[in-house]
Amino acid sequence: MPRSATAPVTPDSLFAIDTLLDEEERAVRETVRRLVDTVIKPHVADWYEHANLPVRDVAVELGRVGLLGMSLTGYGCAGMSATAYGLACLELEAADSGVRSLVSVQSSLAMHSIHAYGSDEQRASWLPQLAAGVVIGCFGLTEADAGSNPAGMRTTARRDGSDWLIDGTKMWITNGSVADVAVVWARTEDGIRGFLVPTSTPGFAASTVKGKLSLRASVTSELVLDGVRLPADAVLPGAQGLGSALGALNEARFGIVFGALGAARDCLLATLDYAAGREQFGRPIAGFQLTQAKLAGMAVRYGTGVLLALHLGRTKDAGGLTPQLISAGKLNNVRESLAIARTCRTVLGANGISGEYPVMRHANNLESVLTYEGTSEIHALVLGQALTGLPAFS
Ligand code: TGC
Ligand code: FAD
Repeated sequence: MPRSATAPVTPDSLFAIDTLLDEEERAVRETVRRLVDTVIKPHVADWYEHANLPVRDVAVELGRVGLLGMSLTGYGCAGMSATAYGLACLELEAADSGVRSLVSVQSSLAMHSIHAYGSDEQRASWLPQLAAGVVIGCFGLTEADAGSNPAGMRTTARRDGSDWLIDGTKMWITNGSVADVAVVWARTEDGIRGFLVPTSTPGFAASTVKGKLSLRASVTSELVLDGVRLPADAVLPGAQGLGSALGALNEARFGIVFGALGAARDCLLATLDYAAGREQFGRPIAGFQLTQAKLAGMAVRYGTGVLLALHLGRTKDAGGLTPQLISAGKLNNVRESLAIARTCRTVLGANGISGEYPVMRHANNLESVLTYEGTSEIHALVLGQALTGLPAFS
């Protein structure tokens, strides 16, 4: 008998999570859960296996229910709370980190940069189409030799008359080869600036990174900008210095604090079901004390992660969220989610490595999530600096 028919407690009900959500937040969660169950989950294992996420089709579905740029206001965006956005990320990542990544990059990196740093004209011409999912955006900060240290970027933008000329390459860029517009960060005479680059501009090329063993249901690309000529108004006027790029990262990292727990929850639920049905030595493996210790430990890790995420959400909605608290959330929740996925894998035994179950896929994805948007080491150093006053980055 499946565990869900008899068990009185789920990882969420154990922590009475529903009592912490208002009606609107529960409604958002249900809407995203329904969308994920009908449009994404039935296909995602196949997308992952064949590394072929249909970005445009999925983006239109997400846009249709208002999930793109959902915490931004105006320009066709839903204007929901940060907490609601976080809960949406959690439900999306319960399907696959790659789908949450699509939403993070479109919403928190591309759209947020345009919303926060763009001119009125830039906002009006890009945001409504990005919100609808008919236009895809990407965010080019990382380079092959400048990952954790984006200040070391080599991409340059220099003036040529009133135009800008951009040269350089960006690496590991989510959605890069399907994007219509790239937010590209480049070094100028006046420091690092952000530019809106229509990907149809001559000199722009993008190729998809092959052979990934993680985030396979996500398009990851290299961008090449070879003498890309842009008009004067391609620069984001409000984006001055690396701090602006890092400001956008705050938004995406916040979504990951929630999102990673979705992958953990999906692993945990699959594992509870499996452990109830799988018998060895004449009894369900769920009845062994060692298995129960694992399940209890994982439920506690998951529940405390959700409580931390909700605290960050409430703090952000109240206007008080600091980058340090985001680092604490990302460090803890991704690390714990990865630990949960790996432990779930052990409970499933050999079946744990099979694509018939979601566990190994989530575990593999979480390896990327641990690295992107600031590695766990970088977030530890952010916290170390906050606690000691001593920067230890270099
Ligand atoms: P540092 O000198 O400390 O700071 C430079 C300027 O930035 C300001 N700042 C921030 N502003 C807003 N939010 C933050 N979190 C900020 N952190 C720093 C800072 O005040 C300063 O401003 P100003 O006015 O004084 O100039 O910079 P640093 O070069 O020493 O670097 C600090 C460090 C290492 C923490 C930073 O470089 C960093 O976070 N590195 C990690 C890079 C990273 O996370 N890359 C992510 C790329 S995008 C991605 O991965 C997408 S994955 C797809 C998906 O999301 O799903
Ligand atoms: P490195 O910076 O080379 O780090 C390697 C190791 O050294 C890590 O363990 C790191 O923690 C450690 N290290 C580095 N510096 C220090 C230090 N000072 N002290 C201690 N340890 C240190 N980037 C974008 O701009 N846009 C995207 O859309 C995007 N999407 C991505 C999608 C995927 C699937 C992946 C995997 C990455 C993506 N990235 C993107 C890039 C991502 O942000 C970088 O991979 C990340 O910032 C780390 O950079 P790196 O890979 O160059 O590693």
